[in-house]
Amino acid sequence: MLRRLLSAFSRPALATESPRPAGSVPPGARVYAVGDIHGRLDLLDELLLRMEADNAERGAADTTVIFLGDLIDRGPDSAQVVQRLMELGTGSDRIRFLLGNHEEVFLKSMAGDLKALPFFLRIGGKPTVLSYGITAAEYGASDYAELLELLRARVPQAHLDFLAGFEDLIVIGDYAFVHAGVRPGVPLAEQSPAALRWIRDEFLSHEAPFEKIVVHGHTIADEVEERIGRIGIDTGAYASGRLTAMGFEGAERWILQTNGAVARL
Ligand SMILES: [Mn+2]
Repeated sequence: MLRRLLSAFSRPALATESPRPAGSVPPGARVYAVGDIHGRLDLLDELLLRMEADNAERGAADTTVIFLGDLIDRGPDSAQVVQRLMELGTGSDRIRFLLGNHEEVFLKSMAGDLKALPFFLRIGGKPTVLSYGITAAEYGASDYAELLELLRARVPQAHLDFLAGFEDLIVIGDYAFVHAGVRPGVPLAEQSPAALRWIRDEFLSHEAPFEKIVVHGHTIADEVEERIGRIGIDTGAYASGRLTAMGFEGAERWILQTNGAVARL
């Protein structure tokens, strides 16, 4: 305690250091936000256990879990991640999902948009295709139209319906949860789904508060990034092995992470 006091007095904040944004969730509420999973079922399962233990340890509360999107692509087990979270979320209004840009492109591809399909494959869709039981040989021998046919045969309609039900924006207390960010200067209520799912530089470089503290994934950083108006929790799980959740209760925030084991890619 003394050491903490002393270090607080002896380390004045640098002028360039961004202050941690102060915010809270309503009394009785506890919220966990989970960053981009990208097909890492191993990390998801590990983090779910940690969250469950943390939630029990902290005692009774009205707990909500928000997945910030990008469940799929890049990592090896996208179909299995979708299945796991579909089972977890079914029948619960306390487990909520935001649509990531990767789910958006996947849904467009599955709807028959043959321009979306090559883009989907370019941004990490091939492991998603393979996770649905399409073999590498089938993949290699198919043109886009044939691949779409294979996908339509193998991807359960329940998965597509589940993903299509994901939200764009969730506001709780002083926080706005989104996949990618918000466009500066535009009220939250008027943000376009495209900005909420895709925005990078214009949002990330904005050095002033937003209407709410924006909690987001989408852009990878080595560690959780807390800036004046935003908190980024995408720690690049698919390659780093570090999947991050942030907890919120009252004015408190805390971080839960998997241990950063090397990816099996
Ligand atoms: Mn992502």
